[in-house]
Amino acid sequence: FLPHPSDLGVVLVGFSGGQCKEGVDAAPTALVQAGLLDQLRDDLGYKLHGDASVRNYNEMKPASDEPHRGMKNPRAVSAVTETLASQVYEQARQGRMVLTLGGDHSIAIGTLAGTAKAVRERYNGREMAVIWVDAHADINTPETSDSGNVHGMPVAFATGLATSQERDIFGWLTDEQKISTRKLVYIGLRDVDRGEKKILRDHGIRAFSMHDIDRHGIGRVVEMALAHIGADTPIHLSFDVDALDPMWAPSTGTPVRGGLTLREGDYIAECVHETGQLVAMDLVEVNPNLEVAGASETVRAGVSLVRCALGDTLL
Ligand code: 6HN
Ligand code: MN
Ligand code: MN
Ligand code: MN
Repeated sequence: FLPHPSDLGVVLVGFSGGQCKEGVDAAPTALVQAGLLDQLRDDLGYKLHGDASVRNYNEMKPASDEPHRGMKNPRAVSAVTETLASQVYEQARQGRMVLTLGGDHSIAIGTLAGTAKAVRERYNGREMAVIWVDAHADINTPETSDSGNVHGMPVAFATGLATSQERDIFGWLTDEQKISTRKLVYIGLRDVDRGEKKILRDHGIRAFSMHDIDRHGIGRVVEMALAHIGADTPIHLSFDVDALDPMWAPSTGTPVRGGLTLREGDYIAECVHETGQLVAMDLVEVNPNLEVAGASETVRAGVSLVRCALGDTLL
């Protein structure tokens, strides 16, 4: 049922086209240079597969890429995520846990598609669960989005709440690559757009905001989130570093104050690991070019989150 515990597929995504700030494409290199992959191999004992070097996905530029339904760079993001979907699928299909280092959060359209399909095939049609840790809900449709940035829309496409007829603009997504809103749970929300709130309400999507964390504490919130998913369900953890308070992760494109402490973020990751159900993790939105003074701090936070999710223990 579970992935081979020691085999890890690594996908390094140098891509920034889901939003407007340069530099988020430099994150995988920064994370690797900070020793993340060495640590996973040497300290945690993983056998690494997949990308040895960072691929520059910003080069996948279609000849023309006019906005479509308000989306910026729609064809570029679509082409990148379609490629990613098959890269992640290739790793997950072989029973490997998959770690994807972004890049902005639009890349999750591809990573979720890849794992959702592999999970259905490997586990008799079972639907995987998604834990989305973020200050934002990233569930805008092209029509509800004010910014037109696709990194604010990945969950809408992944769940089929947003669809497209154009093959080269996310029309490639098939049903077997999609996820269910019933198996989606958010932690850390504090900047949710008005249209997104309506979507969350209308579809009864389980979401734990910072308010819930203040009220119940992180321990109880994680317990409730995992209870919603249920035992025996493969989990894809999509972790946006901006879920952390800017005190711990200042170098990110859309920081929002009042976020998780580094320990709360690590705790979520540790608990997901403890379930034994983790099949894939994304770490996104680290932007080492912003807040140069805070870049190493943010990278360090990212390294810590991944280590915790992949089984680093305190004692
Ligand atoms: N992220 N809700 C805003 C938008 O533009 O749609 C912000 C999205 C942020 C996305 O941080 O991954
Ligand atoms: Mn975010
Ligand atoms: Mn907003
Ligand atoms: Mn996000």
